[in-house]
Amino acid sequence: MNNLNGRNKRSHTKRIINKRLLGYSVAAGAVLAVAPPAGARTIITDPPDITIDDSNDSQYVDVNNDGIDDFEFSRNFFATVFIQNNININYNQILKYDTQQGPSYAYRFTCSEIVPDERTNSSTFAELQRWGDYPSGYPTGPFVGESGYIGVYFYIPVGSGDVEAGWHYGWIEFEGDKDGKWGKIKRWAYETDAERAISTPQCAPIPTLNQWGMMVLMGLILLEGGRRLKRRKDQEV
Ligand SMILES: [Ca+2]
Ligand SMILES: [Ca+2]
Repeated sequence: MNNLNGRNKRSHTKRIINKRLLGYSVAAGAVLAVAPPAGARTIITDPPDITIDDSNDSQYVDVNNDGIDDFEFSRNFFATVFIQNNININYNQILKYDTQQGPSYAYRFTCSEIVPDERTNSSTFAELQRWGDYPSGYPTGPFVGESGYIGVYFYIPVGSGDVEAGWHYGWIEFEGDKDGKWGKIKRWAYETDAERAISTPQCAPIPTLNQWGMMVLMGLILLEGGRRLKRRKDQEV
């Protein structure tokens, strides 16, 4: 009786180990399977940071670097830092607006977030932050003392190379100061495929298996495979 219990326990433990090994090999497969879809590229432009300050000069962002400015950043006489589309060109929009603070404010995307490929909650003008002296006495807005990403979509009338004509999604990284007075445009990105949602940069690098870890893992999988083969042969005999 004791013997039987012991054997049952051993085979139970073995089942758990088998399950875990299966889990590991699925995880290893998932790591190997990660690859961007063919043809789609995210193009990131990272110039020296562009400061928006109290000079009231507008600064422009050309998201796809085709010589046509797509968005304008400025600080108005109410000391509000805002973004708007380049109204001379087309109907580019800020996507999406902050649903808690209202359509006057841009939503602040953080890392590893998808800028959705849908054009709801969008706006041609959005505030990023307001200086403390106006209107409420303290700095307000989603970018006060925060870094983040403004989701945008814009139109490329004529494609070139692997960049398709049509509506494109992108983001602009912006950092606001703690007083809501000034900010910095840090970098921007867009997808080469039209109508493709874009992700903001990853929050932290993905932990990668080093070569030794990978070899040990492969060894474990092979070892278990060998054991299973042997067991099947034993059963056949
Ligand atoms: Ca452009
Ligand atoms: Ca930069």
